[in-house]
Amino acid sequence: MLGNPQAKGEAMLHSDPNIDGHRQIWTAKAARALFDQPLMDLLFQAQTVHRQHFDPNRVQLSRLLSIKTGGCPEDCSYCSQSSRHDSGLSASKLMEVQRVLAEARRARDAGATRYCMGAAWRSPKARDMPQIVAMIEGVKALGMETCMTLGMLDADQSAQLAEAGLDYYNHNIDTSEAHYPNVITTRTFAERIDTLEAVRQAGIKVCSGGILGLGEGRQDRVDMLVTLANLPSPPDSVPINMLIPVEGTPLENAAPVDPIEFVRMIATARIMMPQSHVRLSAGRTAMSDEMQAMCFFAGANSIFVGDTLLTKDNPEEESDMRLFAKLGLQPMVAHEHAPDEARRAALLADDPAIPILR
Ligand code: SAM
Ligand code: DTB
Ligand code: SF4
Repeated sequence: MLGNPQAKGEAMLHSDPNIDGHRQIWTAKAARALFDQPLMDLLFQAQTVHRQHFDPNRVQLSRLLSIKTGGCPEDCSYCSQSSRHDSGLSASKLMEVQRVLAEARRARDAGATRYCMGAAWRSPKARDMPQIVAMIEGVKALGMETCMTLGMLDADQSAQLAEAGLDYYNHNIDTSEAHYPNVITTRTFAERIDTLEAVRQAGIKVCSGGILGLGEGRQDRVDMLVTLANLPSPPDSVPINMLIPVEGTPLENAAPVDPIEFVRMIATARIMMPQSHVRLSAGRTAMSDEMQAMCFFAGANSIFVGDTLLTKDNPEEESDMRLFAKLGLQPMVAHEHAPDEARRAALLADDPAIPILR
């Protein structure tokens, strides 16, 4: 098996829904075998799959804004915004629409193509919906894609957001089903899956991933990817966060994640969900340039830009621009967001870097 790229190429072709018309249902065993393989084999396979679907030198840029910060009734043990932990964060009310739009305009002028708005809620209340709808309509009118993360949604709420024109909804499964109760007790793993299904049924694109560094083991990481890849359709975006330890939360002293293990996670996500945007999400301030470069090589093709995530730091824009220049990476432009069949065919036909696929 070692060093037999032909065999690997065939295995990949077989698992590619675009090539043979079948959708691979992942078993935990097959996914674990991918994750466990020698790093060079895993990276080669991930980069090869990446090149079948995306331009490897383009990265999608999203900008985050916390539209309602803190005071959240949920007990997510990593989160600065839970009212169950004392992280020193003061709670605020839902932001006014005009303020959100002013921030969004600034982000657009700085090059962001997707605007993600997050609220520290268990789920949105009926009274909040008109303001949320106005935010979606306003951001879309600025020419950006919209994303929201507001907690759990039912079918009616999802339909309202779809009607307003929402492009993406972020709702993470966070970890494996087995490890989940060690991290969150106020909402179940099954409820998370129900929200993802309501969002999908409403025709909104799903953004769902998780966090590394919650005290989980490698099998939990693999199982999380299996759940995501086997959803009725894999999420369009898969954020992989590295825990930002927050003082005052139960995970403030959690052991840091090994950088190579994190890179393995990105590579395995790329192979299992070849058409998804895999986002190198929270935790980049603690990552070296070299680690981020390995994540991009492993198939990450999306990041959050701007110096704040929701409540915690993200790299300064200048340092990201320097990193992009060093790596020869370019921001993805809006029309490149969806994997493009014509481009993919051209890559398969012409790119000397992927000869095994011809
Ligand atoms: N309240 C909404 C919800 O949880 O559905 C949306 C906001 S929530 C902050 C979005 C996601 O951010 C979480 O699901 C988690 O994966 C990630 N996140 C939150 N705090 C984090 C931290 N300290 N480090 C890394 N990721 C974090
Ligand atoms: C996601 O997976 N990561 C983003 C976004 N979805 C909403 C949030 C990261 C939050 C990091 C901690 C903070 O800023 O409070
Ligand atoms: Fe609330 Fe979301 Fe934080 Fe959980 S992750 S405590 S639901 S804001």
